[in-house]
Amino acid sequence: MSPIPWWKNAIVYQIYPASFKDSNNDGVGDIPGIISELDYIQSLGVTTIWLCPMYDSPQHDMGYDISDYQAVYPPYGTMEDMQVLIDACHQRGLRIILDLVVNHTSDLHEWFKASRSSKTDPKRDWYIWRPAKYSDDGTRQPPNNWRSHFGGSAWEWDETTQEYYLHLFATQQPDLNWENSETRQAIYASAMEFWLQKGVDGFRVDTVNMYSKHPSYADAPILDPSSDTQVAHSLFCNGPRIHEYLREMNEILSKYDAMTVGECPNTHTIEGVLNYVSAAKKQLNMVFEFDVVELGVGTDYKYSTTPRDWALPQMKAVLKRSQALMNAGDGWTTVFMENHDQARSISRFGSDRSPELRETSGKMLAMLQCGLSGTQFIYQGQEIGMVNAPAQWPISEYKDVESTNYHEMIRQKTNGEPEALQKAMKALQHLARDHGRLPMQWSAQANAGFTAATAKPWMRPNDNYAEINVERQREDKSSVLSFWKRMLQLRKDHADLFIHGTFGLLTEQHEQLFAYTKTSHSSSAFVVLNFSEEEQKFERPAAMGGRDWELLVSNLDDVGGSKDVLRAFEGRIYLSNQLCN
Ligand code: TEU
Repeated sequence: MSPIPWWKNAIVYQIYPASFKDSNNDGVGDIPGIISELDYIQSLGVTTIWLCPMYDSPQHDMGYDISDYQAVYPPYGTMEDMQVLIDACHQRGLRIILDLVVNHTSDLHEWFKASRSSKTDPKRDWYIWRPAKYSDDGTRQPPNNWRSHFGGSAWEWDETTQEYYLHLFATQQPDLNWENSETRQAIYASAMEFWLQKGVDGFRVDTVNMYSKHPSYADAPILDPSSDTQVAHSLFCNGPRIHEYLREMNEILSKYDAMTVGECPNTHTIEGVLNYVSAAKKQLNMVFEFDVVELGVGTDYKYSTTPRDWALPQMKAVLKRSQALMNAGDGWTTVFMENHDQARSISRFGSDRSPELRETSGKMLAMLQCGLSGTQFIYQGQEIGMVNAPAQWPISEYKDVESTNYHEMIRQKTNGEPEALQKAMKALQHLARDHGRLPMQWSAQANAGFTAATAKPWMRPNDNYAEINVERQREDKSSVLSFWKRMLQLRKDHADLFIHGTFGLLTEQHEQLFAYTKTSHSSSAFVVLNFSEEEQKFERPAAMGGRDWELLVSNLDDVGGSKDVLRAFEGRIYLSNQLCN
């Protein structure tokens, strides 16, 4: 049997540089700050770091708008700092992967500046330019009705050359034209090989299924008749040439044995996902499926929804599907519930109503995650149970382009109607990307120990930092942090079950209980989690051979061994060295 590739057993810790740790007190996190916390990161038991974009950027979308792949954003540090970080990780046996953002660049990237300079510029075709359409009365219109992810048309008119360019995200993020092979080669050299040669171990690949657009550039079906723009995912996700591009990209990555994990939104079938992650197809090692983190989001606009508009059977169904991927062929999956694009998992799927519920539900979610097969991803702050910003924070505390654009759109659409704005705020309080971007809570010192007390952090720290912080939890054996460490260790100790085992869903339709089994060739685990504040009775499945289950871990200290009742957000994991029925 061939050895297990390192990235399958990896436990990846995601770092958002702006919000992790500020070393020079300018209010923005930085690379030296990350270096200073490598001991902490390693103490969690993680094996790999994923660093969100630290490239030079005008920061319209927090560094996902890159103006130079081969330079570091100065407030984050220098190229030397990056080399120190890469080497320091390797000296400790940690691996480091970077974000690869190549669906688009910043509009300030030299390539785009050249492309927009004239229709005859050699780089004109490196981006996606189209002439205007005109309505019967002669009004100029974009080439189609596609809506950008951040609202409004996905096309921007360029006065100088009198054409539109495509931007699936912010106006300042023009889409690269992957149809052009010269562009692709430039991307591989500048964004990938440059960093692979510096020693990085792989990439988290941004929006990986959007490079190939449907060649018709047809209008999207009309979901919202009151709007000029429409959701157009089916026309720019999983396009006809995407797998060809990824195979080509993989030829370079495989020279360096680099790991890849791609973002794969709007792909809801096992076959669709396997097309990207089947080992035989040599494209990506694994992808992030979005189904869990998109529970309860609006279909037309992400924030056109109400808090907690989802039910537990839905979560079970989508996890069942992504776990089934492991047995459906030669693919591999990922496990995550948070990242920098998501609100905090405790606030969404657990409870932040009281300190007790917060801690118990945070630990329960750690049990859910650590029991699932695939590569594990933890987002900074998740390990100490950070939660969403307080409900009373006004829109002025929200910095993300997606949040501010949405709020502004509702304001304009409704002429500032208070009820509509309140509804929008409620959704943002629950789901905005901002919640994951608040400064890391290191201590009870002013500014959460993220930056100096006298500095002005780029985002306001959560008001609860005196209560929820690393310093307070580090030595406390009953803290969320200690629990995560324990769960990660158990995951490693029982890798055959928890990382590689076969998932079996129980309680499929139960609205409050989530129970599943994991089986390996020689043993089984039974995981049972209460997603509600009420007590829930459960039944253990029969373990084969007449033996009983042995309690491996619980998130509450005083488990009455044989009592098969779970208290609010209680979770238990049982083991049996026999296979279960
Ligand atoms: O996100 C890609 C993506 O698919 C987003 O639409 C995601 O669904 C959205 O953020 C949810 O609200 C990536 C990055 O992770 C994100 O931070 C960037 O803004 C985006 O690409 C553009 O580069």
